[in-house]
Amino acid sequence: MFNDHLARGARGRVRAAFATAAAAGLAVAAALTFTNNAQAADTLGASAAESGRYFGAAVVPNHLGESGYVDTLNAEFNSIVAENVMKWDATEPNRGQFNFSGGDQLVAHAQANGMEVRGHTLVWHAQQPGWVQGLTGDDLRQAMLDHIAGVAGHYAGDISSWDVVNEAFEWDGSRRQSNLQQQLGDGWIEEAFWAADQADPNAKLCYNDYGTDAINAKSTAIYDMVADFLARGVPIDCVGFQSHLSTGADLSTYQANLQRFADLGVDVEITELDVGGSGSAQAEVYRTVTEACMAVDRCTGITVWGITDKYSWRSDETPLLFDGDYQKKEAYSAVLAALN
Ligand code: 9MR
Repeated sequence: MFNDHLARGARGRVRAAFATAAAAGLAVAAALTFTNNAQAADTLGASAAESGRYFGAAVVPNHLGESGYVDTLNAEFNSIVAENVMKWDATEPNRGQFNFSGGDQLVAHAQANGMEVRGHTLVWHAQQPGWVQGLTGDDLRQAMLDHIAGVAGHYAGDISSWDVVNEAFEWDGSRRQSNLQQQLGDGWIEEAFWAADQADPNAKLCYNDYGTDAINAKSTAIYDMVADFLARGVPIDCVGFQSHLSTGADLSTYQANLQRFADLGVDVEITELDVGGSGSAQAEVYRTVTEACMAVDRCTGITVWGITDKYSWRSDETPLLFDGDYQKKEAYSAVLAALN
């Protein structure tokens, strides 16, 4: 079992590396330019690709018809994650009836433009369709397993890494008292990972959460879970650090926290980065996070939670790298410099 896990994880990493290389013809050219002319690449994706990393954005299919949106996405990013359309409520609105239209559109766009796709998210206490919320016991367990098989199975081969389970811990390190936890007991998280492994043996399988931006009670509980999974051969390959931040965030242990997970033997990914604020204070937080990822070998990439401030879930905090007119902000320059 443990060997299977290692082989699978290794396959996933090789596959991701190929995808990155194949994806980034431009990046390869940029890297050569870098070597020959001592010039850094001048987009986020190409710059990240120089060190074998991705730089991604959360995307909403409905905005792809807007030229500023799609042009910025295609020019700057080499990875996509669905902000909402691969979640349970979107993909299985009625039991056993799947709707992949939004997710398929994103996968097609990514593949046509040489981008990787992260999967977000198979099991979460939020954005469950109504029919799931009333289920109990083994009925809920079966619904969860069928959902994972349906969605991860549909996208098998297309996804670089899946957020198999999202946000299952509280700040104090205890398990969140969701319907999943209450109905299924502690084992539900590893059951979800086993089901995802079966449905898509090549995707890397991640646990994803917020508030894990430091060595704290929550990140330590997740660390202990990952160590336990690895010791028992439960298939986990990566941990996602959402990193919804603000200026003034204490990032003094941010890199050390990533590193301790990497040292356990999993990849780490910055999965939902955004920083409330503006100007150089905002840029400095972005710089610190990007430099931390670059300093940790197993930090495989960064995803920002949107492209433009105007469509952000926290739009009033202007947390992203491009303003409402798709102009690059100071934070953009800080990230680009840190990647290079
Ligand atoms: O950005 C997403 C927003 O459009 C949705 O309304 C919201 C629904 O809960 O989810 C947001 O994305 C969340 C992500 O899926 C998980 N981590 C926190 C993100 C921000 O709330």
